[in-house]
Amino acid sequence: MVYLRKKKVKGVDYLYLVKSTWDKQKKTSRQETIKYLGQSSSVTRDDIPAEFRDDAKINSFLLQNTPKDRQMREQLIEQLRNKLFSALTEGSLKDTMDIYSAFISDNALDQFYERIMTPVMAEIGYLWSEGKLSIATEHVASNIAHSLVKVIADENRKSKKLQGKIVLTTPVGEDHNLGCNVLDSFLVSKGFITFNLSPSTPAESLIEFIKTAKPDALVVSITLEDSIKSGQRMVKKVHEAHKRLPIFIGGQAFSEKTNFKFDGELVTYLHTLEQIPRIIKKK
Ligand code: B12
Repeated sequence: MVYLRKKKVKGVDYLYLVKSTWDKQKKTSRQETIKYLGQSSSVTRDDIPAEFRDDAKINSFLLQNTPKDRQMREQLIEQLRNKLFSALTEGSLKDTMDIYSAFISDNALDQFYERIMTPVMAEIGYLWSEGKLSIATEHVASNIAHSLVKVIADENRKSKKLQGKIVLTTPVGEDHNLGCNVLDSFLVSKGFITFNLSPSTPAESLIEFIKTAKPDALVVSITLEDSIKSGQRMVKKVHEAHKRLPIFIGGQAFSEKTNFKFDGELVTYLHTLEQIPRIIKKK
């Protein structure tokens, strides 16, 4: 296994490319410097020997440790997206998990969702709509993405102070629920308890569920513009039955137009994932 090691000398960080090998006799790992790379802030991908350049862990480390070099950060993000695209479309949960793990060791979860996974899913949808990717491949990719998000949610379940209880769903007719699952996993990582009823919950069932679960808020995710009306009807019915329950609506359906009336708060693309727990807590 190779990795980058940082050493501080007189306040300046220097990077070394290091190889770790297992010494069977001594039953311990041995570290050997492959290359001294120079001052951390000026190291670029080109400084890494070609055979290690595509290593996801090294790329992720560089991404985090040379933030001054924006162009390089973008290049590395692009590279991780390409890798995730291949892993998802080839149906490899293992590769998908490896890319996630490498990225997350030095970066935050919301960055993985916003900068890597969501754009890759958008690309998959675009290629499918252009007839350049089969519907079967698109389904495989979407199923692997769902599995990944489930693993992430389970991994991040925190037993820290309870931040609140949230119900999440999509309106009737809206089958897209990866967005809902991403929000679910992110909220769980921030200490919320979630009840994910997605996709496509009839308003009556939702109203009944809310009576027993007594959540602090309802999150509605809408992807198709065609589902907005159904979403408006659902939110109206829930609001009539549970007047004091804060309802947050968002998702891809509002990426172009946002002037829709809801009996709740429309949270648009101007907000990042990181801001959502705070917006919910404010209510
Ligand atoms: C996977 C997928 C599917 C899967 C869904 C599986 C599932 N269980 O989710 C399947 C194959 C079932 C499917 C079906 C269809 N799909 Co589809 N699908 C996609 C695809 C490729 C990815 C969607 C996704 O999961 N993205 C990743 C998630 C994480 O992103 P997200 O939902 O945007 O969520 C993020 C934010 O929006 C935000 N967010 C989400 N919800 C909320 C809520 C709140 C309150 C807040 C604050 C934030 C927030 O948080 C998330 C993280 O940042 C998209 C392509 C694309 N551009 O995304 C097409 C896409 C959405 N589908 C499309 C279409 C046309 C369809 C079908 C109509 C195709 C058909 N003819 O049958 C059907 C409709 C089914 C239905 N009735 O719902 C179009 C929609 C076009 C449009 N503008 O309306 C797209 C854009 C593809 C395309 N380029 O044409 N699809």
